[in-house]
Amino acid sequence: MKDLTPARSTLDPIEIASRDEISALQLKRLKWSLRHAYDNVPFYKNSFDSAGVHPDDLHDLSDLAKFPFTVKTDLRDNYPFGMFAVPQDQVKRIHASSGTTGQPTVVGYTANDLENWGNVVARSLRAAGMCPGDMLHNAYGYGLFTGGMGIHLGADALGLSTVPISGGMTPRQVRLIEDFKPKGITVTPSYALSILDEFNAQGLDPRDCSLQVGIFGAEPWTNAMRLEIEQAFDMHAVDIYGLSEVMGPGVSMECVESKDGLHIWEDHFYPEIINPETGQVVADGEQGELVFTSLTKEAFPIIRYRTRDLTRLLCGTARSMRRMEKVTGRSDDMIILRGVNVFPTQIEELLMQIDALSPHFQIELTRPDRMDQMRILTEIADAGVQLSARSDAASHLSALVKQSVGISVKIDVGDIGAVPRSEGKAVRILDKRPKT
Ligand code: DLL
Repeated sequence: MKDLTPARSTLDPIEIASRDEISALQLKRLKWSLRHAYDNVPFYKNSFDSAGVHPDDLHDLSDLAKFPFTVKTDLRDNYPFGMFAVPQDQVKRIHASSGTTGQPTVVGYTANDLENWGNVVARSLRAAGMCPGDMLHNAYGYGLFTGGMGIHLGADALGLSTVPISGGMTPRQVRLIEDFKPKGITVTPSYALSILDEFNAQGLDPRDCSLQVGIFGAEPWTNAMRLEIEQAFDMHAVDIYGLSEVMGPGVSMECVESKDGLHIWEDHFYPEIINPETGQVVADGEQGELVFTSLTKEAFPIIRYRTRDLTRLLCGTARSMRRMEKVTGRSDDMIILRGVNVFPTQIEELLMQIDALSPHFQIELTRPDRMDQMRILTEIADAGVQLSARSDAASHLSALVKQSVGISVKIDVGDIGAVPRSEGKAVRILDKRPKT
């Protein structure tokens, strides 16, 4: 793999500023953001007033802990535009979450917000090793989802030539990668695996293709998956994180030269980690739930938003801004099976250890005879895997899960294609247990 480290001279000065400079900027912007939310969004006025705090009470960054949290239901309760802080004619773009679990959450951006978003995504793409003039194959979905258009905004700001292919039509994805020869690809890691399968199905060696870096996010993925993809494509694989409520892709980004977690663009997004049970802020280095406060957003300021993503904050390395450890799961995705907590990423990590199995998987939860059961559906890695090797692989995986997670699971190893594919975020868990 080529060294794609960006030249230091190309970075935004704030990326390598001193911690004091970053904190001073954060404090100034945080004061503005709290005031802006309080003055312009009735929800924030009510929630601050009920908690007995006022924007003027913030003297220090740590004072933020006095302010109340915002949660997803607050956004849903204010559907569609109740959380917007500017008149509608200043809202230049609207995105929304898919809303598979209820009311969609709607977010908006002013012209300045779009410019800031473009800049943080440009910074992220540069951190991945993309340079002005490089070609990017953008396979995140375009539409209300922030992935496609958010990346596109940053690609324009950085000066890339972008192929806005969006998700789906996998044979065409391969065709265009072969014909156009992009340097980078932006896509969910699970859909990257489908593209990989398609290369193999067409008899093409993905290691021979032009791609030098894959920028993967929008769903959890493991370092084991990173190795698998890096080897399969002979390219770097880096992690990009974000969420629509806070902006979209580009809230934090892993640097290609270090691959040691994601630097949070702290000049726009202020992170805290809290104990999800007590709501108390925990020290850097401790695991907990990630909470974000926007520092510059005009249309949709967000104060202490509980992301449900579990991670920890670490000091800066390749950049001065703090890192967050790779998100291995959301509290919503944590399966509690007979008293044991399990995240799908733990299964992914174990699955990767078995050569005869493909990395595609889905977890099904059922409750026969009032006992929770987990079934893992996966597939053979290639058509040449014999029946006996299949059952050996299933026993091997079941033993690994028993040993490292501590639960008994049923494993089904199907033919290639047995696990339903998604063209965006993978659906990892099918919960068929009766709702109690
Ligand atoms: O997924 C934004 C995005 C698009 C990020 C493209 C990266 C690339 P939402 O649809 O609002 O926004 O979903 C946000 O997805 O709270 C996490 O649970 C999860 N997520 C996003 N990026 C990562 C990542 C976009 N790199 C939710 N690792 C977040 C793990 C991620 N989970």
